Amino acid sequence: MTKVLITGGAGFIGSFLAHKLVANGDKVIVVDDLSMGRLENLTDIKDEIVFYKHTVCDEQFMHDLLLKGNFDYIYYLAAVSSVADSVVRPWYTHLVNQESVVNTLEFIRTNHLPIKKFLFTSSAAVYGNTADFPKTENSHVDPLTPYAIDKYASERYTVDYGRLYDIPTVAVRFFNVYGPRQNPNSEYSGVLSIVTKCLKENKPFTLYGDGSQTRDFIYVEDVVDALIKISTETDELTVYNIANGDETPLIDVIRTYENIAGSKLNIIKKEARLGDISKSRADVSKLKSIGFKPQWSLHDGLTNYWKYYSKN
Ligand code: UD2
Repeated sequence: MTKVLITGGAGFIGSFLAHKLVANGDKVIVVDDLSMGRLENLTDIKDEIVFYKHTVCDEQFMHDLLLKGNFDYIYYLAAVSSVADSVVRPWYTHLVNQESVVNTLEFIRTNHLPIKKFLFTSSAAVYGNTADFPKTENSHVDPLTPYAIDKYASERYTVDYGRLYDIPTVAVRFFNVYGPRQNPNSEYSGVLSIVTKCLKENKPFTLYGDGSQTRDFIYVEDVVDALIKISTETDELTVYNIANGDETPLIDVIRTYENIAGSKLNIIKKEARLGDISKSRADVSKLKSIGFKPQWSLHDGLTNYWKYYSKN
Protein backbone atom coordinates (compact mmCIF):
# COMPACT_ATOMS: atom_id res chain seq x y z
CA MET A 1 0.00 0.00 0.00
CA THR A 2 1.27 3.45 -0.90
CA LYS A 3 2.13 5.52 2.17
CA VAL A 4 1.75 9.26 2.01
CA LEU A 5 2.69 11.99 4.45
CA ILE A 6 0.84 15.30 4.14
CA THR A 7 2.17 18.12 6.28
CA GLY A 8 -0.52 20.74 6.68
CA GLY A 9 -3.07 18.06 5.82
CA ALA A 10 -5.83 19.60 7.97
CA GLY A 11 -5.73 22.83 5.99
CA PHE A 12 -7.77 23.93 3.03
CA ILE A 13 -5.81 22.31 0.20
CA GLY A 14 -4.17 19.60 2.34
CA SER A 15 -7.51 18.23 3.52
CA PHE A 16 -8.79 17.94 -0.07
CA LEU A 17 -5.62 16.11 -0.98
CA ALA A 18 -6.05 13.78 2.01
CA HIS A 19 -9.63 12.93 0.96
CA LYS A 20 -8.57 12.19 -2.59
CA LEU A 21 -5.64 9.98 -1.59
CA VAL A 22 -7.76 8.04 0.89
CA ALA A 23 -10.31 7.50 -1.88
CA ASN A 24 -7.47 6.24 -4.08
CA GLY A 25 -6.67 3.63 -1.43
CA ASP A 26 -3.48 5.18 -0.05
CA LYS A 27 -2.44 5.11 3.58
CA VAL A 28 -2.45 8.76 4.62
CA ILE A 29 -0.60 10.28 7.56
CA VAL A 30 -1.30 13.91 8.40
CA VAL A 31 0.82 16.24 10.49
CA ASP A 32 -0.78 19.57 11.32
CA ASP A 33 -0.47 21.86 14.32
CA LEU A 34 -3.98 23.20 13.64
CA SER A 35 -2.73 26.78 13.69
CA MET A 36 -4.51 27.35 10.38
CA GLY A 37 -6.01 23.94 9.65
CA ARG A 38 -9.05 22.43 11.34
CA LEU A 39 -9.75 18.91 12.46
CA GLU A 40 -13.31 19.21 11.10
CA ASN A 41 -11.76 19.31 7.62
CA LEU A 42 -10.85 15.65 8.13
CA THR A 43 -13.98 14.42 9.91
CA ASP A 44 -15.17 12.25 7.01
CA ILE A 45 -11.90 10.33 6.85
CA LYS A 46 -10.83 10.42 10.48
CA ASP A 47 -11.00 6.63 10.88
CA GLU A 48 -8.96 6.03 7.76
CA ILE A 49 -6.01 8.31 8.39
CA VAL A 50 -3.38 8.73 11.09
CA PHE A 51 -3.38 12.26 12.43
CA TYR A 52 -0.67 13.97 14.48
CA LYS A 53 -1.35 17.37 15.98
CA HIS A 54 2.19 18.57 15.84
CA THR A 55 4.41 21.30 14.44
CA VAL A 56 6.77 20.48 11.59
CA CYS A 57 9.34 22.63 13.42
CA ASP A 58 9.90 19.88 16.02
CA GLU A 59 12.97 18.19 14.55
CA GLN A 60 12.91 15.16 16.79
CA PHE A 61 9.28 14.46 16.09
CA MET A 62 9.73 14.83 12.35
CA HIS A 63 12.86 12.67 12.31
CA ASP A 64 11.15 9.86 14.21
CA LEU A 65 8.13 10.08 11.95
CA LEU A 66 10.18 10.07 8.75
CA LEU A 67 12.33 7.19 9.94
CA LYS A 68 9.43 4.98 11.02
CA GLY A 69 6.97 6.11 8.34
CA ASN A 70 8.47 4.50 5.24
CA PHE A 71 6.71 7.11 3.16
CA ASP A 72 6.47 6.80 -0.57
CA TYR A 73 5.24 10.35 -1.08
CA ILE A 74 5.64 13.49 1.00
CA TYR A 75 3.45 16.48 0.21
CA TYR A 76 4.78 19.49 2.05
CA LEU A 77 1.89 21.90 2.55
CA ALA A 78 2.55 22.97 6.14
CA ALA A 79 3.16 26.70 6.20
CA VAL A 80 2.12 29.95 7.74
CA SER A 81 0.19 30.93 4.66
CA SER A 82 -0.53 34.51 5.65
CA VAL A 83 1.73 37.02 3.93
CA ALA A 84 0.67 39.64 6.47
CA ASP A 85 1.67 37.36 9.35
CA SER A 86 5.11 36.90 7.80
CA VAL A 87 5.56 40.66 7.84
CA VAL A 88 4.61 40.81 11.52
CA ARG A 89 6.55 37.68 12.60
CA PRO A 90 9.34 37.16 10.03
CA TRP A 91 11.53 34.97 12.21
CA TYR A 92 8.80 32.62 13.37
CA THR A 93 7.30 32.23 9.91
CA HIS A 94 10.78 31.65 8.52
CA LEU A 95 11.20 28.66 10.84
CA VAL A 96 7.99 27.13 9.52
CA ASN A 97 8.16 28.19 5.88
CA GLN A 98 11.82 27.48 5.26
CA GLU A 99 13.85 25.85 8.01
CA SER A 100 11.43 22.99 8.57
CA VAL A 101 11.54 22.22 4.85
CA VAL A 102 15.33 22.11 4.64
CA ASN A 103 15.42 20.07 7.80
CA THR A 104 13.13 17.47 6.28
CA LEU A 105 15.11 17.35 3.03
CA GLU A 106 18.34 17.03 4.98
CA PHE A 107 16.97 14.14 7.01
CA ILE A 108 15.84 12.37 3.84
CA ARG A 109 19.32 12.88 2.37
CA THR A 110 21.41 11.79 5.35
CA ASN A 111 19.26 8.73 6.01
CA HIS A 112 18.89 7.76 2.36
CA LEU A 113 15.13 7.49 2.78
CA PRO A 114 13.80 5.73 -0.33
CA ILE A 115 10.93 8.13 -1.07
CA LYS A 116 9.27 8.26 -4.47
CA LYS A 117 8.65 12.00 -4.31
CA PHE A 118 9.01 15.04 -2.08
CA LEU A 119 6.67 17.78 -3.31
CA PHE A 120 6.97 21.31 -1.93
CA THR A 121 4.18 23.85 -2.32
CA SER A 122 5.28 27.37 -3.12
CA SER A 123 3.32 30.39 -4.26
CA ALA A 124 2.85 32.87 -7.09
CA ALA A 125 3.99 35.38 -4.45
CA VAL A 126 7.56 34.63 -5.57
CA TYR A 127 6.91 36.57 -8.80
CA GLY A 128 6.16 39.77 -6.89
CA ASN A 129 5.43 42.77 -9.07
CA THR A 130 7.60 41.94 -12.06
CA ALA A 131 6.35 42.97 -15.48
CA ASP A 132 6.57 39.56 -17.20
CA PHE A 133 3.13 38.45 -18.32
CA PRO A 134 1.76 35.85 -18.15
CA LYS A 135 4.03 34.26 -15.57
CA THR A 136 5.99 31.29 -16.80
CA GLU A 137 8.11 29.25 -14.43
CA ASN A 138 11.11 31.04 -15.98
CA SER A 139 9.76 34.54 -15.46
CA HIS A 140 11.72 36.88 -13.21
CA VAL A 141 11.03 36.52 -9.53
CA ASP A 142 10.89 39.34 -7.04
CA PRO A 143 9.90 38.00 -3.63
CA LEU A 144 8.83 41.05 -1.65
CA THR A 145 7.86 39.70 1.76
CA PRO A 146 9.34 37.21 4.25
CA TYR A 147 6.63 34.79 3.09
CA ALA A 148 7.64 35.05 -0.56
CA ILE A 149 11.36 34.93 0.26
CA ASP A 150 10.93 31.76 2.31
CA LYS A 151 8.73 30.13 -0.33
CA TYR A 152 11.28 30.94 -3.01
CA ALA A 153 14.22 29.71 -0.95
CA SER A 154 12.40 26.50 -0.03
CA GLU A 155 11.47 25.69 -3.60
CA ARG A 156 15.10 26.25 -4.65
CA TYR A 157 16.28 23.98 -1.84
CA THR A 158 13.73 21.40 -2.91
CA VAL A 159 14.82 21.36 -6.54
CA ASP A 160 18.49 21.57 -5.58
CA TYR A 161 18.36 18.67 -3.15
CA GLY A 162 16.96 16.75 -6.08
CA ARG A 163 19.76 17.77 -8.41
CA LEU A 164 22.65 17.53 -5.99
CA TYR A 165 21.70 14.42 -4.06
CA ASP A 166 19.55 12.51 -6.47
CA ILE A 167 16.36 12.77 -4.43
CA PRO A 168 13.07 12.80 -6.40
CA THR A 169 11.76 16.27 -5.64
CA VAL A 170 9.48 18.79 -7.27
CA ALA A 171 7.94 22.16 -6.37
CA VAL A 172 4.75 23.93 -7.37
CA ARG A 173 3.58 27.53 -7.31
CA PHE A 174 -0.09 28.02 -6.44
CA PHE A 175 -1.99 30.90 -7.99
CA ASN A 176 -5.42 31.86 -6.57
CA VAL A 177 -6.89 28.65 -5.22
CA TYR A 178 -10.53 28.74 -4.08
CA GLY A 179 -13.15 26.31 -2.82
CA PRO A 180 -14.89 24.92 0.25
CA ARG A 181 -13.03 24.92 3.59
CA GLN A 182 -10.86 27.90 2.76
CA ASN A 183 -10.69 29.85 5.99
CA PRO A 184 -12.33 33.28 5.55
CA ASN A 185 -11.42 34.70 8.92
CA SER A 186 -8.71 37.19 8.14
CA GLU A 187 -8.88 40.19 5.82
CA TYR A 188 -6.00 38.55 3.95
CA SER A 189 -7.88 35.30 3.41
CA GLY A 190 -8.58 34.32 -0.18
CA VAL A 191 -10.99 36.85 -1.61
CA LEU A 192 -13.58 34.24 -2.63
CA SER A 193 -13.74 32.81 0.88
CA ILE A 194 -14.54 36.32 2.10
CA VAL A 195 -17.11 36.90 -0.65
CA THR A 196 -18.77 33.57 0.22
CA LYS A 197 -19.01 34.47 3.88
CA CYS A 198 -20.38 37.95 3.12
CA LEU A 199 -23.00 36.57 0.72
CA LYS A 200 -24.05 33.91 3.17
CA GLU A 201 -24.18 36.14 6.24
CA ASN A 202 -25.41 39.20 4.40
CA LYS A 203 -22.41 41.22 5.54
CA PRO A 204 -20.76 44.10 3.67
CA PHE A 205 -17.83 43.18 1.45
CA THR A 206 -14.92 45.59 1.07
CA LEU A 207 -13.74 45.78 -2.53
CA TYR A 208 -10.22 47.15 -2.73
CA GLY A 209 -9.84 49.06 -5.97
CA ASP A 210 -12.41 49.11 -8.75
CA GLY A 211 -12.66 45.37 -9.26
CA SER A 212 -10.84 45.41 -12.58
CA GLN A 213 -7.83 43.59 -11.11
CA THR A 214 -7.55 40.13 -12.63
CA ARG A 215 -6.62 36.83 -11.00
CA ASP A 216 -6.04 33.31 -12.23
CA PHE A 217 -8.48 31.34 -10.08
CA ILE A 218 -8.30 27.56 -9.81
CA TYR A 219 -10.72 25.28 -8.01
CA VAL A 220 -9.23 23.26 -5.18
CA GLU A 221 -10.14 19.84 -6.67
CA ASP A 222 -8.23 20.71 -9.83
CA VAL A 223 -5.28 21.67 -7.64
CA VAL A 224 -5.36 18.26 -5.97
CA ASP A 225 -5.41 16.51 -9.35
CA ALA A 226 -2.44 18.58 -10.45
CA LEU A 227 -0.51 17.76 -7.27
CA ILE A 228 -1.05 14.04 -7.68
CA LYS A 229 -0.17 14.12 -11.36
CA ILE A 230 3.00 16.09 -10.76
CA SER A 231 4.16 13.82 -7.97
CA THR A 232 3.35 10.51 -9.62
CA GLU A 233 3.76 11.08 -13.35
CA THR A 234 6.87 13.22 -13.75
CA ASP A 235 10.50 12.88 -12.79
CA GLU A 236 11.58 16.35 -13.76
CA LEU A 237 13.35 18.20 -10.95
CA THR A 238 11.60 21.47 -11.50
CA VAL A 239 8.84 23.92 -10.58
CA TYR A 240 5.29 23.95 -11.97
CA ASN A 241 2.74 26.76 -11.94
CA ILE A 242 -0.61 25.50 -10.72
CA ALA A 243 -3.41 27.66 -12.13
CA ASN A 244 -6.10 27.62 -14.77
CA GLY A 245 -4.22 29.78 -17.23
CA ASP A 246 -7.11 32.30 -17.48
CA GLU A 247 -7.46 35.72 -15.93
CA THR A 248 -10.80 37.06 -14.74
CA PRO A 249 -11.53 40.53 -13.37
CA LEU A 250 -12.55 40.31 -9.74
CA ILE A 251 -15.78 42.19 -10.36
CA ASP A 252 -16.81 39.63 -13.01
CA VAL A 253 -16.20 36.80 -10.56
CA ILE A 254 -18.33 38.60 -7.99
CA ARG A 255 -21.17 39.13 -10.48
CA THR A 256 -21.09 35.46 -11.50
CA TYR A 257 -21.14 34.43 -7.85
CA GLU A 258 -24.08 36.71 -7.09
CA ASN A 259 -26.05 35.02 -9.86
CA ILE A 260 -25.25 31.59 -8.47
CA ALA A 261 -26.13 32.57 -4.91
CA GLY A 262 -29.21 34.46 -6.03
CA SER A 263 -28.38 37.46 -3.88
CA LYS A 264 -26.61 40.74 -4.22
CA LEU A 265 -23.34 41.44 -2.44
CA ASN A 266 -23.30 44.62 -0.40
CA ILE A 267 -20.08 46.16 -1.75
CA ILE A 268 -18.15 48.91 -0.03
CA LYS A 269 -15.38 50.35 -2.19
CA LYS A 270 -11.99 51.29 -0.80
CA GLU A 271 -8.63 52.31 -2.25
CA ALA A 272 -6.64 49.49 -3.82
CA ARG A 273 -4.34 47.76 -1.37
CA LEU A 274 -0.75 48.90 -1.32
CA GLY A 275 1.28 46.66 -3.63
CA ASP A 276 -1.82 44.95 -5.04
CA ILE A 277 -1.12 43.34 -8.39
CA SER A 278 -3.41 44.63 -11.15
CA LYS A 279 -3.11 41.63 -13.46
CA SER A 280 -2.27 38.02 -12.69
CA ARG A 281 -2.24 35.06 -15.00
CA ALA A 282 -0.11 31.95 -15.18
CA ASP A 283 1.31 30.31 -18.24
CA VAL A 284 0.38 26.68 -17.61
CA SER A 285 1.93 25.07 -20.69
CA LYS A 286 4.32 23.12 -18.53
CA LEU A 287 1.51 21.67 -16.44
CA LYS A 288 -0.50 20.93 -19.57
CA SER A 289 2.50 19.20 -21.13
CA ILE A 290 2.18 16.44 -18.53
CA GLY A 291 -1.47 15.92 -19.43
CA PHE A 292 -3.21 18.11 -16.87
CA LYS A 293 -6.50 19.70 -17.85
CA PRO A 294 -8.58 21.65 -15.36
CA GLN A 295 -12.05 20.10 -14.99
CA TRP A 296 -13.72 22.98 -13.19
CA SER A 297 -14.81 26.18 -14.87
CA LEU A 298 -15.11 29.18 -12.57
CA HIS A 299 -18.89 28.90 -12.83
CA ASP A 300 -18.94 25.21 -11.83
CA GLY A 301 -16.40 25.72 -9.07
CA LEU A 302 -18.35 28.60 -7.57
CA THR A 303 -21.60 26.65 -7.87
CA ASN A 304 -20.10 23.75 -5.96
CA TYR A 305 -18.56 26.07 -3.39
CA TRP A 306 -21.91 27.74 -2.79
CA LYS A 307 -23.69 24.38 -2.51
CA TYR A 308 -21.17 23.21 0.07
CA TYR A 309 -21.35 26.42 2.06
CA SER A 310 -25.14 26.42 2.03
CA LYS A 311 -25.17 22.92 3.55
CA ASN A 312 -22.48 23.49 6.18
C1 UD2 B 1 -2.45 36.02 -3.41
C2 UD2 B 1 -2.18 35.25 -2.13
C3 UD2 B 1 -1.06 35.90 -1.37
C4 UD2 B 1 0.16 36.06 -2.23
C5 UD2 B 1 -0.22 36.85 -3.51
C6 UD2 B 1 0.95 36.89 -4.47
C7 UD2 B 1 -4.21 34.22 -1.33
C8 UD2 B 1 -5.31 34.29 -0.34
N1 UD2 B 1 -3.35 35.24 -1.28
O1 UD2 B 1 -2.88 37.32 -3.08
O2 UD2 B 1 -0.75 35.09 -0.27
O3 UD2 B 1 0.65 34.79 -2.56
O4 UD2 B 1 -1.28 36.15 -4.20
O5 UD2 B 1 0.60 37.53 -5.64
O6 UD2 B 1 -4.09 33.31 -2.11
N2 UD2 B 1 -9.73 41.73 -2.17
C9 UD2 B 1 -10.80 42.56 -1.94
N3 UD2 B 1 -11.47 42.44 -0.77
C10 UD2 B 1 -11.13 41.52 0.20
C11 UD2 B 1 -10.02 40.69 -0.06
C12 UD2 B 1 -9.34 40.82 -1.25
O7 UD2 B 1 -11.15 43.42 -2.79
O8 UD2 B 1 -11.78 41.46 1.25
C13 UD2 B 1 -9.00 41.88 -3.45
C14 UD2 B 1 -7.50 42.08 -3.25
O9 UD2 B 1 -7.19 43.44 -3.04
C15 UD2 B 1 -6.96 41.53 -4.56
C16 UD2 B 1 -7.94 40.42 -4.92
O10 UD2 B 1 -9.10 40.66 -4.15
O11 UD2 B 1 -6.95 42.51 -5.54
C17 UD2 B 1 -7.43 39.03 -4.58
O12 UD2 B 1 -7.02 39.04 -3.22
P1 UD2 B 1 -6.49 37.74 -2.46
O13 UD2 B 1 -6.00 38.19 -1.14
O14 UD2 B 1 -7.49 36.65 -2.52
O15 UD2 B 1 -5.31 37.22 -3.39
P2 UD2 B 1 -4.01 37.96 -3.96
O16 UD2 B 1 -3.90 37.54 -5.37
O17 UD2 B 1 -4.02 39.40 -3.70
